[in-house]
Amino acid sequence: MNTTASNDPDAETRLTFPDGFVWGSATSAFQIEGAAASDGKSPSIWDVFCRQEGAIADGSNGDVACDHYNRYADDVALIADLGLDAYRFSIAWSRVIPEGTGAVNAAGLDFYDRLTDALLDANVTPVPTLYHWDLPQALGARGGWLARDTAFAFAEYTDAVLERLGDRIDTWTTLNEPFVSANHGYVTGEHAPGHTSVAEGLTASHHLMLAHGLAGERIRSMAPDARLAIVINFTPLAPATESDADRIATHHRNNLENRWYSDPVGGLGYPADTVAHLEWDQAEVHDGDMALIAAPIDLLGINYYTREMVSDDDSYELPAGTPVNTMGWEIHPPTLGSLLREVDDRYDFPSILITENGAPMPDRIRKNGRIEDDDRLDYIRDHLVEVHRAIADGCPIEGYLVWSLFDNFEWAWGYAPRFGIVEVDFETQQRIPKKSAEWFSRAAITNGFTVPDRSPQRG
Ligand code: IFM
Repeated sequence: MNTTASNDPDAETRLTFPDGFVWGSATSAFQIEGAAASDGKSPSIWDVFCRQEGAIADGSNGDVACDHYNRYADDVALIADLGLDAYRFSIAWSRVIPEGTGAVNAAGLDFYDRLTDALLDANVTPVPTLYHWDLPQALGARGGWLARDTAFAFAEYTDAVLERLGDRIDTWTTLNEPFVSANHGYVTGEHAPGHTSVAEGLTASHHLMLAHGLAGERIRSMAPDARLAIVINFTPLAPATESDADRIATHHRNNLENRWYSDPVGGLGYPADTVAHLEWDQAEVHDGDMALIAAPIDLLGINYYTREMVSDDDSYELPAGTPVNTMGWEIHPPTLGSLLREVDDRYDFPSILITENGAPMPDRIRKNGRIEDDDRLDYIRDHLVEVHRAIADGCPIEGYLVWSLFDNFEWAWGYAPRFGIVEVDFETQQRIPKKSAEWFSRAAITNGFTVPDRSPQRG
């Protein structure tokens, strides 16, 4: 796979990825579409949450965002110009079934129909996610993910989407990061709907997983040739000290954040000792639920950004000088490599796709009208080095999707964090590829890149 390295200190090694390795980018509906009330779309819980005083750092919302709803054709042309193989986007449930259940809004589906066809015409594989956090407010008002019925409503919505797009999609992704939906939405309150209850978080987590299981059943029956996937975020954790308290805290947080979703999908159930530790009586778990959730998937989507150190009393602070992004998350590429090997060893899913990886950076240096984001370029390249190593170690990794194609609405942080490989000027809606986009494009087109021989150590 590699050319041979030399002893020359300036020598470079070329990393070539396996034939067919998928290079792509990812976004989500609420973060880029805008058109919050167009063509019959109803408000989602995020439209409502953004209106709450103090919920979003800069007081912004998703009303316009990147105006992708109106600019999708140019955006697809840009993706194609970059030479990317795949584009991951999410579908807004509130465009498709504005009341959450019942009448299907054909005009809402038309948008995803046009987007899918534009991508296919441009030779870019569409990778849709059915749920990336924007629950219709009509369902929010009926209990949101605290209501078991919401999982059945999700299956009904899945039917409607599959009915329209099922003939053209190879891989269906059900949920994006159910941990974040349950935890940030129901436990910490930083995301919609802004609740703060551990008990509610557990209830929501199970209903989300049930929704995945029910939707998976619909996908299998309506599109038997398509692949079924779920996207889970992993933040590997280590104890800040060797104390028992820190080690125990790390163990339960790891179960709750990293294994709570992948273990049930992998047939291992919710981590039993943390269920006991939290005194969760599992009243929400009905007969048959866990089998539905454990129905085999074809592909696991992994989102990875950072690792964390855990101290029992939350006192740990990153040492001064630790490399971080503009949201304060540590930059540590080797952890992606160890995570990939660990997930593969633990679950043996048939295939893995990196569905998100990227970084918000200061984006201060501009030359010839373009942002020179060497820090983001290094971040992406160093993580891809880890992906390459994991593949060499036998992990079945089929591709890497960078988060994100565009600067966009970063949830409670608003528009300040800039994750895009393509800059968006939110005044003019002009899109300008950054230096990292040009690098990533070249890597995609040539299926690899060069690295200095002194590349980072293994994790
Ligand atoms: O922007 C989010 C995305 O919606 C889900 N994964 C993490 C990203 C960065 O925070």
